[in-house]
Amino acid sequence: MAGFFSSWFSWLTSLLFSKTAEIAIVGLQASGKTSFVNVIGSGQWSEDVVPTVGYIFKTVRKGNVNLKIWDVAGQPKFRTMWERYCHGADAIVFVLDSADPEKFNTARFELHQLLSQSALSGVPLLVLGNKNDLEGHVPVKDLIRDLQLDKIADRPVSCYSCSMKSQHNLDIVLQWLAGRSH
Ligand SMILES: Nc1nc2c(ncn2[C@@H]2O[C@H](COP(=O)(O)OP(=O)(O)OP(=O)(O)O)[C@@H](O)[C@H]2O)c(=O)[nH]1
Ligand SMILES: [Mg+2]
Repeated sequence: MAGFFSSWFSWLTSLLFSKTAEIAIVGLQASGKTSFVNVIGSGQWSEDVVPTVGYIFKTVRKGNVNLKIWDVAGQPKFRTMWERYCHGADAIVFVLDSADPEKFNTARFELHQLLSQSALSGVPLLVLGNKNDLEGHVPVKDLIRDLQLDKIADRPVSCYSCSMKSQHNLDIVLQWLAGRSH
């Protein structure tokens, strides 16, 4: 009986003290956005992920934090939708394939275009240099230069190198996201 009350009590306190962060995930197609949501949500990694059409909404609970996640498609025809889902978010996560430098120019253009929208001013930005399990991936200091992250002055900006496949650095990423909750 005592066990029943203590588990009931911890369930109640987790409800009363839970916090929420609304997160918009954007980035070019095949950078690993849906893989990120799958890995942090269910721990499941797969090589075969269907390209997202439009967006996917998912809630992921980590400890006492509810992450409400908008995973928005990255193909060119969907990029005009990014702003809508970033509007009102507690953070924008921009996922980049750090092993595909040929796409960095396009990624930089799309990122800065998005951030130039005045409605998004001040929203914290997390850039993830994904796929660091692949040979030739570009390290964080070069990502900062190539994406001109040092020119972004109107919001907090962080950048991590990570891998959805090996789950490298995902603990730090989750801590960062939890820090945006309220
Ligand atoms: N090697 C490696 N492959 C990855 C990693 N993350 C994702 N991928 C692969 O990259 C491909 C695209 O991943 P998705 O998660 O669908 O990419 P996305 O950004 O959601 O793409 P869109 O929905 O089209 O915008 C898939 O084949 C994944 O298995 C990673 O960390 N390492
Ligand atoms: Mg996707």
